[in-house]
Amino acid sequence: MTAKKVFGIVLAGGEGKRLMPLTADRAKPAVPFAGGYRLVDFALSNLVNSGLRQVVVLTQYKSHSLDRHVSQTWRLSGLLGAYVASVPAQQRLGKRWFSGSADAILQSLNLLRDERPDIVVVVGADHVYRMDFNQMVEAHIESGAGVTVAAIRQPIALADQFGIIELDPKDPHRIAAFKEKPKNAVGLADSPGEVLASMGNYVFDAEVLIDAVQRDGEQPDSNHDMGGDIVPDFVARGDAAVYDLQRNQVPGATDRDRYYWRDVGTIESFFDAHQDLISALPVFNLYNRDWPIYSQQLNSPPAKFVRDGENAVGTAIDSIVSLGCVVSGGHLERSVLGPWVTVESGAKVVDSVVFERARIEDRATVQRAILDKDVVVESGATVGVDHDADRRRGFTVTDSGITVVGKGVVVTR
Ligand code: ADQ
Repeated sequence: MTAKKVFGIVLAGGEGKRLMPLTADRAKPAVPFAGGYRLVDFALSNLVNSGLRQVVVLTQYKSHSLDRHVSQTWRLSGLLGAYVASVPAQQRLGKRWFSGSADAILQSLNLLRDERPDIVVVVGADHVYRMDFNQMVEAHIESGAGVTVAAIRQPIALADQFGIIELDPKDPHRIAAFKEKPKNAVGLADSPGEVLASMGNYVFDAEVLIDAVQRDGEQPDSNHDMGGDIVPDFVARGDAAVYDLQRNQVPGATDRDRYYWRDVGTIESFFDAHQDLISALPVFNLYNRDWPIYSQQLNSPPAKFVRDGENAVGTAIDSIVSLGCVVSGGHLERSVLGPWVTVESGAKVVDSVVFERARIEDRATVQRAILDKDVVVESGATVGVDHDADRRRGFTVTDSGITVVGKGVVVTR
């Protein structure tokens, strides 16, 4: 660990419109993932496992469930001044909300002034990955640049969702050009089907960050966005370095998941990221005890699989089943259940993600679907079997045919 004092900022104020209806009632970082986790747990676990002990989560949009999760789950010992604190928008600079991620930092500079860190690690809150930020901080100090941007190769088809980095051929650690979500990206010289994408994670010298967001705050034509405004400004001045996730060595990571990173900003990517978890040799391994992903500790009984009164056997294959679930004569395949879900006699749940406390009643079928918290699929009803019927009932059906049922909906036959 570097001798420098490192402070963590998690940007968690975005709306997450593309995850609707899962974000109708909660901020994107609070969306449940992999059963009992919330998306923000990945960023926070990475920061805490990297040795950071002072971390703030900047929230604003529908932040109640996120604030509650952070305050109940992320209780570091108060000794040595350790904390993970959720900080809602406070309108300290006037009667306005955060207008962008850089403005969120500008409005929170009091936190930096209180702690006086040397280095600030700024990360997004809605990605699934493992990363040792300590290694990135070391690389940042070595590079001497004002900002270091974490990067990973992504398919060129996704270029318009990310900040795209072009490297300086004379110095492959320097960023020569940065385009936020370009329409016509050019592929990498050694791999034309890929681009180098910003992961939305940055390391700054604290003074440099303070200066940058203050200057940005004075620009009337800026969107006050880290990726759209702050990073390009550093690049234009030749003061931005890149840190490729490929250089990062996380303890216990397998070859399969060492270079894993998923932006789970859309229903499709959220669904796919769940599929990455469930096989016997998962693409992303939750069972790495050397780099744990922490979450709330539920005071709940273990999951249970039983025969029901009609002697139907409760089974699950290639699935993750959380605490408190009861699979009584139902069958699960390639699915992920959050806590306290029940699957009754003859019911089938296939290729699906089911949030907390949903109830799949007898003979119901759920297929290629995401069910939000407290959904009830009544006896014999189906979800994901007839997409026209799903749309008529007001459910979201994506282009690739994933049906999403919002919180608390009762699905009838
Ligand atoms: P996006 O994720 O599209 O791209 P943005 O919507 O700004 O950028 O979200 C980044 C993070 O900031 C998220 O965690 C979000 O919750 C948070 N955020 C957004 N608006 C905020 C606000 N007003 N207040 C507080 N927090 C806010 C970014 C980068 C790209 C990069 C991708 C990687 O801009 O360059 O490639 O992340 O996914």
